[in-house]
Amino acid sequence: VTVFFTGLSGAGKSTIARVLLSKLLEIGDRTVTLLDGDIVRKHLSSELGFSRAHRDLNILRIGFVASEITKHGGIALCAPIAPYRETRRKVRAMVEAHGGFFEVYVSTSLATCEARDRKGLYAKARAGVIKEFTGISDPYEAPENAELVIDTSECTPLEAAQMIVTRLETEGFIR
Ligand code: ADX
Repeated sequence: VTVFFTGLSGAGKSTIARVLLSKLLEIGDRTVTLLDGDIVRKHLSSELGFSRAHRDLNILRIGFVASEITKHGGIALCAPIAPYRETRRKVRAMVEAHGGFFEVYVSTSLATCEARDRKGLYAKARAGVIKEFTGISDPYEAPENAELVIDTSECTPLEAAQMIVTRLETEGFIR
């Protein structure tokens, strides 16, 4: 199965994904691979920028790796922004050819993400230092049919990860 997080920068995708990773490793009957946005951009997509074409290429690479992991019986956790609906749909189709696709929309509002500004990027985007910044000067198309919607201003990362584990269990993706 692939768990695919999407949401704004600073929404909490990576934090939830890391907690989920350790929970799934505790359950322990499958390999679990985390494809975090920043990590993928460092190692797999280092030549790419943030144009629509480059973001799409980045997401399709993540989707391909996730589909291979899913095909071989592992669990892939993906945590990019993935701002475009059509591209997420393509990834879903790639993965569903081999197993389950569980989309988690981390819906934490722009106001909250910007107020947190953990990496200081929103301030730079507002100042125009960073161009094409998601939510400020670049689009984010919210999912309409995500398997789960989580707002991190309403729950802790641990609670969020537990919600996902429970759903993966009831839907038969993990024991
Ligand atoms: S995606 O759009 O291609 O899915 P991805 O998740 O890989 O984005 O990378 C997003 C991360 O890159 C952000 O969390 C942030 O740290 C950094 N970043 C740098 N420039 C931008 C930008 N213009 N828009 C969004 N994120 C950016």
